[in-house]
Amino acid sequence: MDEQTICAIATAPGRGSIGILRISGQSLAELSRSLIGFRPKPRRAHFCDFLDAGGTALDRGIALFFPAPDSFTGEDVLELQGHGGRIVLESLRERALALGARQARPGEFSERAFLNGKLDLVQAEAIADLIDADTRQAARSAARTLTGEFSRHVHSLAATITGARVMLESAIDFSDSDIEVLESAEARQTLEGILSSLERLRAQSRQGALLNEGITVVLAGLPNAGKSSLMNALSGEQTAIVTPIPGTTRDLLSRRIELNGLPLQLVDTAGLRESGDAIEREGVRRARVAMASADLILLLLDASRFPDCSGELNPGEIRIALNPIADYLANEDDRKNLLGRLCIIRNKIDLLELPPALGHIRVEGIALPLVQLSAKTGAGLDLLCKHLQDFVAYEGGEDAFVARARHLEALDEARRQCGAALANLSRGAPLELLAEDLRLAQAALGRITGEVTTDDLLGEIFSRFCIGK
Ligand SMILES: Nc1nc2c(ncn2[C@@H]2O[C@H](COP(=O)(O)OP(=O)(O)OP(=O)(O)O)[C@@H](O)[C@H]2O)c(=O)[nH]1
Ligand SMILES: [Mg+2]
Repeated sequence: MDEQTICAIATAPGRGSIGILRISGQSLAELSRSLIGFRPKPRRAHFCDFLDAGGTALDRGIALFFPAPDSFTGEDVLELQGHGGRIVLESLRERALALGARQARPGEFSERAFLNGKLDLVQAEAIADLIDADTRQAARSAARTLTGEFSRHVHSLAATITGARVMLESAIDFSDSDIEVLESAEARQTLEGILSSLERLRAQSRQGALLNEGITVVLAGLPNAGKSSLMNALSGEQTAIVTPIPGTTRDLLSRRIELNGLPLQLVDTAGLRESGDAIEREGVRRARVAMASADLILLLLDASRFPDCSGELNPGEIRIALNPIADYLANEDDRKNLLGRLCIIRNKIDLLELPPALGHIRVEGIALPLVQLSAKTGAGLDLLCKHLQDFVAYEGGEDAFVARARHLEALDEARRQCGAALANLSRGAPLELLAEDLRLAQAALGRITGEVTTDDLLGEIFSRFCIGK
């Protein structure tokens, strides 16, 4: 580990009543004497002058000293709280540099805290997430992760897996008892318990990722259904071109919006139809790609195209709207996957004088959410917003964790390996195979908290922090 003293201005740039310079290093005794004229007492607020090389005051404020190992980084930490002017803070920083410190890289204080065992990786990431949180809900779940709740779940799962491994390894050593262990209901129960805990944690974590990054909502449907109009109505600006000509939109058009504190990435797409036009064909191809990766697809129907059906929506209409992706729907897995993320929007209700509504419609045996609205008059938009909010909150926001993509991948990997162990147990495979499955599951969990890491991963994580954190 780098042993050089680091320093950074920890408060946001610009004018402010208070500005903080943070310094961390193996020993700050000498530096303190030069910078404030004495060695501060641990964890005491000293009101003093901050001195330049000639002993003249650059500023006057509070000095706080946290000796190793009881500090944020686990090293000696000195914090100088002075006035929040750009020049005065800059002079103070230059003075610390002249005394042998170097400018900290983004996230370097947190990285040192991690390397010194003050935080695990999940907690360090939660700091960045808390600072970056756009919404109260995201901030709340980052704060929960920061207190170590997510880590405790991961550690306790890892400990259960260790227990199972010990049991297996001892059975391998005394191979006579192979049969007993293999057939013991206890082994199966343990594995099933681990698997269901992993699944619970995975469900809670998905929520965190949605809160943090926002969900991607794709507007899709036949040409002229009103996708671009709905995009404009939701984003509150004339983002997309709207015309009565079918096939107006070709490119994907993205807008990040916030709906009552909920971040959403809206994507408008080309109308789904077979076309002779090469540009439009490419647009439709892109629309399908966007649909495949969307968290939620709003499938728009033009209510006025089915004037006979003035009341109930006919599943036949939905089939027509889905026709252009019929080949996709022919695959069992794809169909399930798509229908699970679909919300039907019956647009242009003003033309039929239908009331706005939020309900369900059964398509292929699955109840799909249905919203009746008018992108033109705005009737029913509030119902759509409510549906979007419920969609994000469906797993209960309160016990959500801010998880990142890498946490989810690791949880999935652990789940896969535990599933493999269970399958191996069922078919009476050699115990060595089970032990290996569990070892891999445990390694996957270790990657979450940082017990198993690479320098590349650490660099990647900490470089996204702000300077001074
Ligand atoms: N009366 C009425 N007209 C609407 C409504 N929504 C959209 N329209 C009209 O329908 C036409 C097509 O709207 P767009 O928003 O361009 O439809 P689109 O689905 O984006 O169409 P493509 O980009 O061609 O696929 C325009 O003339 C809109 O003014 C609505 O709720 N009520
Ligand atoms: Mg359009």
